[in-house]
Amino acid sequence: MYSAALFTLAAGLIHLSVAPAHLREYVPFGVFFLIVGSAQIVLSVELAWQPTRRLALLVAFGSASLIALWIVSRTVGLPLGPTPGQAENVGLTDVLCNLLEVLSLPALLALVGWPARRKLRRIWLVAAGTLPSALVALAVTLVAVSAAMSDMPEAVNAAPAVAGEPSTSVTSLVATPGDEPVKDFTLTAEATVIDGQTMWTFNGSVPGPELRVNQGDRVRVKLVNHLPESTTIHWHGVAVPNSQDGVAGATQDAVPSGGEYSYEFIAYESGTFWYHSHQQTGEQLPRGLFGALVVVPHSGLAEQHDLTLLLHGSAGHVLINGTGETVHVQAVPGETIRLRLINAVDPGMDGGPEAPVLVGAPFQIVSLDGRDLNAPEVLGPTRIPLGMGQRADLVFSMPLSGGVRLIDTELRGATSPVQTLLFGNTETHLASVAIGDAAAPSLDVDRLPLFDPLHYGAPASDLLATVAPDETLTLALGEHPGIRDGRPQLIHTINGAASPDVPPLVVHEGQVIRLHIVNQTAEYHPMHLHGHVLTLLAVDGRSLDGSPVHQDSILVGPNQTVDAAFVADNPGVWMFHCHVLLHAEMGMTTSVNYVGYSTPFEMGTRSGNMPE
Ligand SMILES: [Cu+2]
Repeated sequence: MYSAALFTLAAGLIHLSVAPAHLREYVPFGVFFLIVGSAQIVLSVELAWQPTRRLALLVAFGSASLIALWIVSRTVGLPLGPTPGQAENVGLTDVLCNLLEVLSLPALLALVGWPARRKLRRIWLVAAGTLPSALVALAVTLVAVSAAMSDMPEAVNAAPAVAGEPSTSVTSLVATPGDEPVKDFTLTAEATVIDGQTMWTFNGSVPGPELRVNQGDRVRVKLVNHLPESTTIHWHGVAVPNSQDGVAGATQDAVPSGGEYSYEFIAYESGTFWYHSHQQTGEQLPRGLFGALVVVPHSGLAEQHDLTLLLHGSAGHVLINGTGETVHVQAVPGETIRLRLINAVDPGMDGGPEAPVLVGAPFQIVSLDGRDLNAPEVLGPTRIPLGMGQRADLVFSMPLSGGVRLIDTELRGATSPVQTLLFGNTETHLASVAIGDAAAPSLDVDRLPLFDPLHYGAPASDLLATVAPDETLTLALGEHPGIRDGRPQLIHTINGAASPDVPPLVVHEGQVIRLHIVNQTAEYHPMHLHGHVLTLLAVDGRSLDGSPVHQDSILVGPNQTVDAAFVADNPGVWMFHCHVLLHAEMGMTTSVNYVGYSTPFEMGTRSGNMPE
């Protein structure tokens, strides 16, 4: 009797907790959940107070009807509501609520079948018998209600216009008109079957086509969306005008299925960049919506061979330029070769970087994230850690004898103390590129030293390394288990909060902002700031003593502290997030908002803009 009452009470509480969301979506459904929830609570009290066979039968019939209704709504769909005839998604909250109703049925039916009067049992026996049900009901209610409360937000504006305060809409921040040479591209997002697998592609290939332009070109890209879902394109590392940044819900509405959208920006900076979807990034990027963007400098390139190597796939299953096989490159002894390495590998929960090694020829790392380093020294075999989103350009001369090989390795972070204990920081080597026909010397690549950007190249004057910042902002990167978007997960936080609740970093145009990033996790976090260049200042308190390092994505290692600075010279609303797709989805996302600017776009279920 008490079990039946407890399960019914818990189901009633869960129904009440989801009523407000349903009221906002479709009033009749909201009213239905209010009535059902209240009825279950009243009947559960009645059951515990004055149980009768008739009452038990009534509650059992009600619960069975609700279960049947739920099954219909999740399979063929209800004939009414906001989307009639469409099956709704199965969620944690509704599964748990139905579980409680299912559990209540045998108890209720037992009540129906029992003799009407039974001798009262001892109180402690009743308590002991009811305890398991009480615990189950309590736990399930807590999880289900918190899942319902933490559902995807309906509408969030990253930088709303405030009544009475003048603000410029980000939509007005477009490329300045001019007569630069125009480079036109069309990128068609479409489903394409590659090696028997349906991928989401730009122009039918993964990666999408390399966009190669000259420094100073006006770049125009028409996005045509033939996918079943909405999408966008973000120009990773390029300081575009804010409205062209391609972030769904911050700088534009996601381009709907069947829609088109045009991006335009001037490629002021030369270097190695890339592009990718910024709508449901965690899903759309791994499905194939990305490609390389190369901006050739005014001065041209000194190297005879210029090769982009886009690393993608997932940790342990890395592909290079679309293949998991060894990539073969022809090269003539003595010729100079530039390798543009782009890391688009989805690292999984630990966020570990790829760490490619060049074997067979001494080389220089001439740029990081597309920005040249000053007087880069020649290096022997060295592993170059590249966090998700980061790039490195390597230059070497093809040796007179012997081949050169680029071998990808990985650094792994830990996702839990148990994992550290079991696996340590395990490393594997994976995809590779063979340059020239001859074999490269074989080395134990896992034992090679790691490249350290703190001590490489020669110092040069750098404004941000010397000027006092107008503002220093501390960002503590953390994680804790919890329920988010209706699911239990490892919530990733910035200063204790997860998106969309992380307060934005508010800056004034022209300010020098210093970031003090403290990683309180055992994972790697490549922190990516849109639209700006970050100057790396220090890691774990140790300052740079080599070349200045300018990056748009800064790798913050396990429990590391990194200091970086940027000039607020590109107004708008700019995403600032960890580029590990899971971490961004789980909350490690905020934005840099310029005072005086606002966005008309919103994220959430109402607009369908889901940037992460
Ligand atoms: Cu991260």
